[in-house]
Amino acid sequence: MSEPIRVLVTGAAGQIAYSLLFSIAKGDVFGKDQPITLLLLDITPMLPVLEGVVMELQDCALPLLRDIVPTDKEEVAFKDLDAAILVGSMPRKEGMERKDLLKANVAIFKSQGTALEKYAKKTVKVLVVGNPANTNCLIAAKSAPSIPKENFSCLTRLDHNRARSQVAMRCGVPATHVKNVIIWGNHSSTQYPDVHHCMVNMSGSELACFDAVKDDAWLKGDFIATVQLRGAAVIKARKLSSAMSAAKAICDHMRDIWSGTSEGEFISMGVYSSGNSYGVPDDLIYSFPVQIKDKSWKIVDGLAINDFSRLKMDATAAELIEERDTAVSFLGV
Ligand SMILES: NC(=O)c1ccc[n+]([C@@H]2O[C@H](COP(=O)([O-])OP(=O)(O)OC[C@H]3O[C@@H](n4cnc5c(N)ncnc54)[C@H](O)[C@@H]3O)[C@@H](O)[C@H]2O)c1
Ligand SMILES: *[C@@H]1O[C@H](CO)[C@@H](O)[C@H](O)[C@H]1NC(C)=O
Ligand SMILES: *[C@@H]1O[C@H](CO)[C@@H](O)[C@H](O)[C@H]1NC(C)=O
Ligand SMILES: CC(=O)N[C@H]1CO[C@H](CO)[C@@H](O)[C@@H]1O
Repeated sequence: MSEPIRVLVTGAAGQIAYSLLFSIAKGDVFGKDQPITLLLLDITPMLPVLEGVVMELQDCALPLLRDIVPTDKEEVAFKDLDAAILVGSMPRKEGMERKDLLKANVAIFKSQGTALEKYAKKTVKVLVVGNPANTNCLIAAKSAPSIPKENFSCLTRLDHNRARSQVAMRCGVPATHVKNVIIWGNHSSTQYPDVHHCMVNMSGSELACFDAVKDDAWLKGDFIATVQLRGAAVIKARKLSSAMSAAKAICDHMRDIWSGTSEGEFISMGVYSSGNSYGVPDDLIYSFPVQIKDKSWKIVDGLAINDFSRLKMDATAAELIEERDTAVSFLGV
């Protein structure tokens, strides 16, 4: 067995972490023979709750989990990290203005980016989940200049999985028979779930999604809206935001970074746009179709983009530009 890797989860006393930590600790993400040291960061008032989470992890009696370090100190949490899953962020409170919320999150992700720069391994893989995930990820990356920007990504895999499942249910096949959906842009209601390159394995052959579903109006209308508004629908029903499905998506995302994507398949994640792909402006964290090999991702090139898609891809980019510019103006403050 190899040396334990050091994995940080922030927001570790929260509801996503509660669904996530068991899967990580039992080997679903980094491999069945990869021992793990878990670093768990939350804010000081949550330390008593975190202590309960630690007790439960101990009580799972898992063979791969070598050490658990609960803390409210960044210098402890970010030390020598191999992977960082940044879930904790400032939630919107009653009456809080968008701008103030963004400012609070810029402060958190600037501080955590600086801690990555100071204490983590330069090869650390950073996944940002806490909202606004794309912009928080950009701020963290900018605050850790000696870590390659390629090592930062944000979660749109939940949206990707939602899109995949909607198509699968419509076609009456398991979700694993649907591949290559794409989520473009921001993790918000302007995201664009695109099925123009999606394939469905139905009755033994691979069909283009439009041929499998045979309902263009649904694919161009209700399907898109359902995926875009799914987070809000879950909140309305559960009175809490998605946690089980978010945790599953985090596992899928990080496992693919660690072990690669399957041949001929691509997945969606928010990555740094250098301005060379699909006319998306540079210096944004934007969700693209990517393939991963040897722990490096590449944006899938050369997919045809029609006018319908173009408009939607540009709208979500415009939203991110505006948010980035406001966020960056807070960086010096
Ligand atoms: N990208 C996605 O697909 C996606 C999906 C679902 C949820 N989210 C986001 O994930 C975040 C967490 O969701 P949740 O349901 O677990 O929330 P939660 O409120 O249950 O837990 C968040 C935890 O983060 C902690 N926290 C706050 N500031 C922190 C800081 N500076 N350092 C460390 N910990 C801190 C809180 O104390 C809390 O324990 C939210 O921002 C949510 O919007 C993103
Ligand atoms: C981008 O998405 C995040 C996450 O849903 C959201 O908080 C943010 O407001 C969106 N950005 C803009 C400018 O709407
Ligand atoms: C399609 O699914 C069937 C099982 O239903 C499987 O045997 C076959 O290999 C799959 N084909 C492709 C191209 O994935
Ligand atoms: C996921 C990713 O892009 N990882 C890269 C992180 O940075 C190292 C260099 O420090 C690269 O080798 C990895 O490919």
